[in-house]
Amino acid sequence: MGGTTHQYTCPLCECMCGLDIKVEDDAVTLIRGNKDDVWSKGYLCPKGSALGHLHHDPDRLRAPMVRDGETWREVSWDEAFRRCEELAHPIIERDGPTAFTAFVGNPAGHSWSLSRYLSQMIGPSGMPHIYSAGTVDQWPKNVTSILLYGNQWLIPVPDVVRTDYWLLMGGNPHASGGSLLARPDVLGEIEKIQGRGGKVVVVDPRRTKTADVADEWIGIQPGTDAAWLLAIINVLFEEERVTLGHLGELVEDVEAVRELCRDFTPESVASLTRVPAETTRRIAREISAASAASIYGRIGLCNQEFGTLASWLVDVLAIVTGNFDRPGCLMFPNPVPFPMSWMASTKANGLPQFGRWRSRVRGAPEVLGQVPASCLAEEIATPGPGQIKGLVCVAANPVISVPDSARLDAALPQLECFIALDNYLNETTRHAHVILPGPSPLETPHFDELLWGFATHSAGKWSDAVFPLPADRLDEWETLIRLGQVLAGRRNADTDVAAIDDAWFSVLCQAKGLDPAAILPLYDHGGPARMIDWSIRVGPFGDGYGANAGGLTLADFEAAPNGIDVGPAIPRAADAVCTPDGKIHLAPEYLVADVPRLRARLDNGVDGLVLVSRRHLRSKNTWLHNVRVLVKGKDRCTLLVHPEDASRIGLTDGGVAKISSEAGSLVAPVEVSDEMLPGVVSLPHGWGHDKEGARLSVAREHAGVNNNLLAPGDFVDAISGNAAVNGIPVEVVPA
Ligand SMILES: Nc1nc2c(c(=O)[nH]1)N[C@H]1C(S)=C(S)[C@@H](COP(=O)(O)OP(=O)(O)OC[C@H]3O[C@@H](n4cnc5c(=O)[nH]c(N)nc54)[C@H](O)[C@@H]3O)O[C@H]1N2
Ligand SMILES: Nc1nc2c(c(=O)[nH]1)N[C@H]1C(S)=C(S)[C@@H](COP(=O)(O)OP(=O)(O)OC[C@H]3O[C@@H](n4cnc5c(=O)[nH]c(N)nc54)[C@H](O)[C@@H]3O)O[C@H]1N2
Ligand code: SF4
Ligand SMILES: [Mo]
Repeated sequence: MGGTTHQYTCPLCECMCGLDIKVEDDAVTLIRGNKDDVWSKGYLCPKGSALGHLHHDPDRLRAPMVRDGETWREVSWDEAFRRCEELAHPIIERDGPTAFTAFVGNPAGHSWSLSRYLSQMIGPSGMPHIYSAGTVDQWPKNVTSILLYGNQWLIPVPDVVRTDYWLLMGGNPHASGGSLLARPDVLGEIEKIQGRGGKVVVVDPRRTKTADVADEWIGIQPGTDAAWLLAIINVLFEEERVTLGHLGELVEDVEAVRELCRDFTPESVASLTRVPAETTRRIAREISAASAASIYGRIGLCNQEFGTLASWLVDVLAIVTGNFDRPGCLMFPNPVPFPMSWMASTKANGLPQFGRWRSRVRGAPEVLGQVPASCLAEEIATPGPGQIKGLVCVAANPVISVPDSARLDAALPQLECFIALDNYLNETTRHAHVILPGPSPLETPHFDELLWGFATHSAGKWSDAVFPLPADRLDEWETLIRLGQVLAGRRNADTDVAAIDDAWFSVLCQAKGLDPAAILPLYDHGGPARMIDWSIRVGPFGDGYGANAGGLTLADFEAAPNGIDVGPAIPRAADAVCTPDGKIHLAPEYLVADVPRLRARLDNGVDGLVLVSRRHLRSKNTWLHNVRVLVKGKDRCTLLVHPEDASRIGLTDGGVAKISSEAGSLVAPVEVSDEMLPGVVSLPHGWGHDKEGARLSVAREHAGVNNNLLAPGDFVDAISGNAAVNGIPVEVVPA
């Protein structure tokens, strides 16, 4: 048979797998891992092989949609933007730009078009603040990184390809593929670590599939990782195992850390964390004895009550054992495309101030410019000056993904103007007035930006679109530019997209000390491809527009459809750290001041059941449940309960439980499993597709329940504002 095969990089997770996509008669007929891909070498998962189903999904929106009451109609782009003007302009005239906000979701991080051009919507609109999935994700990491290293996105990554000891806390790469850790086939890496005589220890309240392949599972009480990490560090000081190694010149305030952990002996945290003191001591000794250890904490350490303390102490533990900035340890990636988000530094801008303003209704302090995502509902629903009347939702489904989600669901219909950039009419966008769809995952060229900043290697891959974007469609960077002008009070018809794109590109050139007048004429096109070329050329391996002859440009990647891998991470902390004095201060006052809150938790203990979240390999947050091959089979949206808890409560496998928290209650099928630590139950996140008015025909058949109905909006890690969707006190009874 004929047909063509396209090399394309999967945009769904941080593995960035290279795919061979076979197309016959405009239809995807087969997707396989590309064995020649320099990065993923043939690896892929079931989500990647389902990209064709996403592209062909009849429910996927292919034209802008406008809602009249209960009915939706497809409209032209001109009409869609006219409707946006009609809705937005009266609000801007009456209330000004402060009545607008945006919510930005996870897929923006996988799309250059969205991430690089978001500012061209937000900036012109004048909206003072935005919300994002970041405060239900990595905000604690951002706070740690800006305080320790000078930039919130300068996040050290475990060098799993060279480590011989991996302490993996609160992450389940078997399902997630790895997060703030870009590496294909992480489970394969675990086997390689074991093959070279190393050891992998998983710390998680659930014995996950990752824990099953690891050498040891330590079941920990949710939310107590910070106390456990302090106890490990306590042992290191007590046994005189603290060493900065080659970091001696770079690191300050080791003595402050000694003081901080003095009271946190392994014995004193054992009952709270449920980790026996001898285990804690042994792990401390093992880390200290390893020739290269990687200490890693992910979503389970962030989305919890002490998320920032836990995230910070992961880095502290790595640093005080010398397991930082050398092969096999935590390392700063050195991405081929220069990440724009790395331009800011506390060296240039001074140390961050937190709480510069507070949210209007709850009084939540801002942290790094955002307040908890759960505040959005009350900011829409509560009348008074500053009330939110207009919302732009960019690649997000907060009616499912944000704590206290019933409130947001109830508040969204009050908006006077709700514009969504999304490819589906889902639980959130069904409340929109206008939906502006993006290309399918195969209709746009792809080059990751953000994710190479979390990768074990310096590499890059360019993919041409598999299918051309139909001529009557807009790519999302153009949609963002146009919407920015509409929200600035202008008319879409007057928008000169190319001029705005040139101006934005010129700003970037100047920020890197380049003369736009010399650079602009080098291009016969604008848009993301020009931005990508710029990022590669000004990056560490780029040609510097001539300054570094022989360096990389986008053309090199276009000529190498299997990608270019420049090599593994190199020690570079001395250059990368961009704090005011160029040093890593281990004990920032902002973090130290939160330790008494942890101490109080230790004294009060825990009783009763708590709920944690989980992920599955064949889901992606809230949105792959409309693909039949990914949802078929056994129901995945179940409550995992340990047998002891089940028999005490009177639950049976396959039975049904009612789960209640301070925020709400729901009913879910029970799966009795000794994977769980007794006292901890688990529900996956991202489900609950039974809402009237959504157009998700397959997802509706496998609706599941939304675990964020149980997440109290004000249950947050106090110093980052990040949601604590793990460790929620719940009551469970047979239903
Ligand atoms: N209880 C609980 N809640 C959680 C979590 C948890 O572990 N437990 N995890 C949190 C985390 S880590 C995250 S990141 C958030 C995710 O929260 P969200 O970002 O709100 O959820 P997603 O499902 O990733 O959102 C995807 C939306 O983007 C749309 N989309 C997909 N691709 C594109 C595209 O190319 N362009 C556009 N315009 N739209 C696109 C989809 O149709 C969908 O509506 O959820 C958080 N919520
Ligand atoms: N297939 C798939 N892949 C994904 C996603 C997806 O939805 N599906 N989402 C993507 C996104 S947006 C993200 S942010 C990443 C997240 O990637 P991961 O961080 O790997 O996320 P999870 O698979 O949810 O694993 C989190 C683990 O933390 C554990 N945990 C919960 N509470 C605690 C605690 O208090 N302490 C400790 N030590 N552990 C705890 C949970 O039991 C769970 O096993 O995955 C990304 N990749
Ligand atoms: S692991 Fe799966 S979802 Fe992630 S990039 Fe690879 S194929 Fe895509
Ligand atoms: Mo996330």
